[in-house]
Amino acid sequence: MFIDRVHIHVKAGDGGAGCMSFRREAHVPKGGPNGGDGGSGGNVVLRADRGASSLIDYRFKHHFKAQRGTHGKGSRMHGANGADLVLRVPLGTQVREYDEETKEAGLLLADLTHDGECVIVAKGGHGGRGNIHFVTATRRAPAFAELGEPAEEAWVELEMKLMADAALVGMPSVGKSSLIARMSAARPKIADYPFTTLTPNLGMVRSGDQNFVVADVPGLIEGAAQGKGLGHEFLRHIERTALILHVVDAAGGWEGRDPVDDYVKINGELASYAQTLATRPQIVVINKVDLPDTEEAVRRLTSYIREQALQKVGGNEFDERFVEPQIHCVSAVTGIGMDALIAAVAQKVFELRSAEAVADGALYDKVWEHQREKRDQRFSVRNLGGHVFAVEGRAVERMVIQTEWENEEAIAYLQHRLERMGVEAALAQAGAQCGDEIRILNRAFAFESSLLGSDAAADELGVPTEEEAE
Ligand SMILES: Nc1nc2c(ncn2[C@@H]2O[C@H](COP(=O)(O)OP(=O)(O)OP(=O)(O)O)[C@@H](O)[C@H]2O)c(=O)[nH]1
Ligand SMILES: [Mg+2]
Repeated sequence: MFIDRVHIHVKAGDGGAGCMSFRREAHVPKGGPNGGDGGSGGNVVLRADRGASSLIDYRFKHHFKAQRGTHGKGSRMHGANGADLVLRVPLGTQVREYDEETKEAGLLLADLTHDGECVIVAKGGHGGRGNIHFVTATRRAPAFAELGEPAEEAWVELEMKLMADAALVGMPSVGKSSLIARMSAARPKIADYPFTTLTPNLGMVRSGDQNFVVADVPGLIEGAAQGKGLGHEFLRHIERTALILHVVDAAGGWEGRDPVDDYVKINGELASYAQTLATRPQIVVINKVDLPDTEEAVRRLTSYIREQALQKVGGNEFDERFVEPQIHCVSAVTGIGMDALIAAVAQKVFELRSAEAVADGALYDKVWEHQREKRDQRFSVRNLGGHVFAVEGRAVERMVIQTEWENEEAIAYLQHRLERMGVEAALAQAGAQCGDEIRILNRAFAFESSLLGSDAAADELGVPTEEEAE
């Protein structure tokens, strides 16, 4: 089928460290703090691009890294931000988390369906704050600064289902496969018996500087909406396409059918399968006009469609140019009318895409990001037995990594942050007592809680677990 799937490893840029520094000037003996902030690391961003047609670029290169932020300096000099790394992917790319060990895909991070739509797959670390930020009424000379936040890194799965802009729909043997072969480089099987095509074929069509994708769907028959002749299977393919190219055989084709009758039946099947298909934009393609004695059928079908359109607008004053659906008489064999058809489809696809872009904006990425952020804020508390508890969660772990562990002031600040996140309350609820050991990543410290009204064991802060074990 038309599924392209790759796995890539993305790493954003680490944040630069904040600076711990004090003003030193000849005439100012005890200057205040002046350490600048570290710069933020760049993000790794996936951006849907109409110009990209496959994920082939990611088959050969798997590792992508954005720039890191530089460190802050004295004299309030902030570090520079790292540049984002923007990777182009085709429209229709779905992005999922991926576990390299189990080879399983996880949470859907984004479904990039519009040109320019972006999602951040690895967020750059924030720059650490310089010591100028930690001045309080009681702490005039903060002797610590934050380290840079480590960047996110992850494996992600990119999957692209080639989305068709238009689908060729019609009875069997009306020439759908012949048409896609004429319009694109697709080479499906063509034969003069019904149901030659059993799975859809996709073709990329070029018209001027525009591209669009056409699907050749297996033929539908009366009763398809009830499942006859694999109807459901086939109709499902049409549901995601914005434009229907309704193909009718001018010669009556297979079983010598009547073209007007075919046209009505197919529309009936579409409508009874789903109401949305009944109102989907169509372009009618009357095929095989190279065959003799087709003029009469063309005339009848054309006037039938016009009359219907006239009824729909409820009057007889209408401009020929705006008649919907448009009708194109073509021959897939001789090529008559094909250029005009391709141009008309390209134009319509362009209009539909623009309308869609306006209708749902590019809010997607925000929604996806938000979901993941919420999850990152979550943490869990586990009792490892006795008086030992582990706290796990991405945001909590990042805070720990960001802390300069040799510096007591920095650790006190970390405790303050953990308290604000509700970690302290969760530990108390899980039964932690003052003095119990709390582990986060490879660090351990003694539980000390204002909630339990005790002042115990603050001295043991910051002893790495490995050392404890010895
Ligand atoms: N004379 C003529 N024959 C055509 C034209 N287009 C298709 N045919 C013939 O019609 C027959 C059916 O064509 P296909 O392209 O296989 O039709 P289809 O709609 O894909 O058929 P299914 O896949 O079975 O639904 C073949 O014998 C084609 O050569 C045309 O424009 N003129
Ligand atoms: Mg076919």
